[in-house]
Amino acid sequence: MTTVLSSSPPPGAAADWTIPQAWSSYRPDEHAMWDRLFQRQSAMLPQRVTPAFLEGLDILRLSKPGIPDFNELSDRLMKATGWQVVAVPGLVPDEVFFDHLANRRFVAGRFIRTPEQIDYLEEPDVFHDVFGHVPLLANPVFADYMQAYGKGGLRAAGRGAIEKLARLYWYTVEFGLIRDGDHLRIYGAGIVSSYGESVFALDDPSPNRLGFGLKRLMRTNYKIDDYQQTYFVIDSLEDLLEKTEKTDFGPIYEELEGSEPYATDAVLPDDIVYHLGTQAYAHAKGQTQSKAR
Ligand code: HBI
Ligand code: FE
Repeated sequence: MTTVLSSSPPPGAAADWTIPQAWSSYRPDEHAMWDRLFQRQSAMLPQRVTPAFLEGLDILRLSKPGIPDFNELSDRLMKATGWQVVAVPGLVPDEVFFDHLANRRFVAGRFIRTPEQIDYLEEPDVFHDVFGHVPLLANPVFADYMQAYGKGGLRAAGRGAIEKLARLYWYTVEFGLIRDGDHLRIYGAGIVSSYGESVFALDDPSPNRLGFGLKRLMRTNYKIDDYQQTYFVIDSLEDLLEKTEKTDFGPIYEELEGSEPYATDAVLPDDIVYHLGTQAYAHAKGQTQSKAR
């Protein structure tokens, strides 16, 4: 998990860390970068992403050229599910992030990556945040899941359990896969906004693809700087919302307290295995080998 060291907002930001998007001050090359990324992703997504994502693109008119104006986007999103999109300078402290989500506000970076950063950048930019995250917020079930996550985050913060909850976010909202009959599709924003990972996550023999389990995810380490070694598969957005809403996380946090996390490539005896990864990609890069478990 990325932490933000400073706990007070930078100059120019409000107390809740929001800043004006200042849409009219984007340069033509910045709009052109959005269009380039948008075209590259939308060309390959129809066969790969969950239909709810494509519906969101349509409901929110995201195919309109140029970086979206957050006011216009928020109007459409508000009508669909009561969510808004607000601009922030970059990563914000966990509790600020959770508080926005709990109030159905999604925080998005206003800046866009440079051509040198086209395939990798550390802080979430407007393309990752808006193209990756916002379409599913037009889906009522996912919209409720994200709000529940924010509320859960505020509770977890009081119990020192943010790390466990952050793993749930990572393996669902950022890197989740979803079943579609006999096939898998992507829905996680980190995959959807990445050209390479949209292919890798579904088609490459390297990563594990395992069934979703709440406690399992909360106990699993993740990589922040490369493709995942394991993706977790949900049955449906409804199932994800139900399993998280109906479960009291308190006892899970207690049970996991002090337990050793699972490695990024672990496969356990009671995992549902959709695909047992070769881990060839990770091993070629010298990443962790399985520890015996
Ligand atoms: N800030 N802007 C921004 N975007 C995020 O996705 C984000 C954040 N701060 C904290 C955070 N994510 C995560 O660490 C939480 O999910 C735990
Ligand atoms: Fe993200």
